[in-house]
Amino acid sequence: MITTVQTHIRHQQQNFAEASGTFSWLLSGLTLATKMVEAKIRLGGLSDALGAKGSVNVQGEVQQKLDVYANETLLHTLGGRDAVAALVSEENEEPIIINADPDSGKYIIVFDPLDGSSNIDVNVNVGTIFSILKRTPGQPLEASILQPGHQQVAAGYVVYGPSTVFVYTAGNGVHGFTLDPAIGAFVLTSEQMRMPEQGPYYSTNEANETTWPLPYRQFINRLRRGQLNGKTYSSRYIGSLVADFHRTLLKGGVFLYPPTDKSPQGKLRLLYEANPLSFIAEQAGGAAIDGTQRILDLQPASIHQRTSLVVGSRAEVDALHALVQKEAADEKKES
Ligand code: FDP
Repeated sequence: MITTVQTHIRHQQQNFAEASGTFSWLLSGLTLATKMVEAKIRLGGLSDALGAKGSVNVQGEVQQKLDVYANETLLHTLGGRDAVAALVSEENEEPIIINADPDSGKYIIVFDPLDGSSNIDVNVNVGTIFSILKRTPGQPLEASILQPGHQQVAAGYVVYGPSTVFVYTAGNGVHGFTLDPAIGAFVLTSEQMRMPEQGPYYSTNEANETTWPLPYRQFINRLRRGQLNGKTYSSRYIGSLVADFHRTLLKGGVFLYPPTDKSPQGKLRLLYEANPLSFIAEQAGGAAIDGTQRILDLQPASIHQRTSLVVGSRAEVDALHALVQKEAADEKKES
């Protein structure tokens, strides 16, 4: 028989702390919303869903119609669930409080409703990324939202591609599901996914290379020259984080978005991009750092905080980390 996301999480709950039907109810809100988004994306130019909305979000980015639709859909499906204390979205400046009662509103869901907006109109993969946090008893709700990533209860993403896949972790491995359009359900297709220890690809926006800090430039040159365990690398960059990450999870290698002149703190968002993907990477045997520190140990200061990100197989992430540390040691010697 098939295993859906809800059945899977219920079996998992027998083995981990979040032992309640509430949790699978939250995931059902996410699968419902992402199936609705998938249906809209699938129609492409046949619906009125492509193109810009004519508005700008809190990040100063032009909102696409599908950004707005995906956000409204997630807010609607998750906002009706009592266990949700607050929803935090890339598209909203402030958290949306759903249930302030700490006894029933126990979870905070943070999400990027539609990642990779620049790819929507050109029929290239986009995705949804989410992170589930548990409200900290006795603390104001705002403080619970700004938890370091290692405290995530679950995280996952959906890639809207040639097939639509749902990948999640609840701290007990990484599991992948494929949407079966015939029955309208995400069906388990890969259990306990593992990221290869070293991979064949690096994935980055190479146009920014001249403005990266030195260790990142040295790192990419090492990969190009086959100087990491003699492996020859190819380059792959889709420009949708979730799709680039999904390939890295399956095939191995590294995705990196270093600091640039334009985004000295990095471009990607800590709470709803870097944290959930880093949790998944670690659960699959990979690693994720901001250059110097483990992403999951970063203490967020604000909900839309940006970070640099290096995520992928252990061999590549460790090699970049060593170069950053060497640069810091050299600078210390010189000063
Ligand atoms: P987008 O701006 O198209 O929404 O964080 C957003 C993101 O895409 C990521 O999905 C992607 O990895 C990155 O930005 C692409 O940035 P560049 O265009 O600067 O390469």
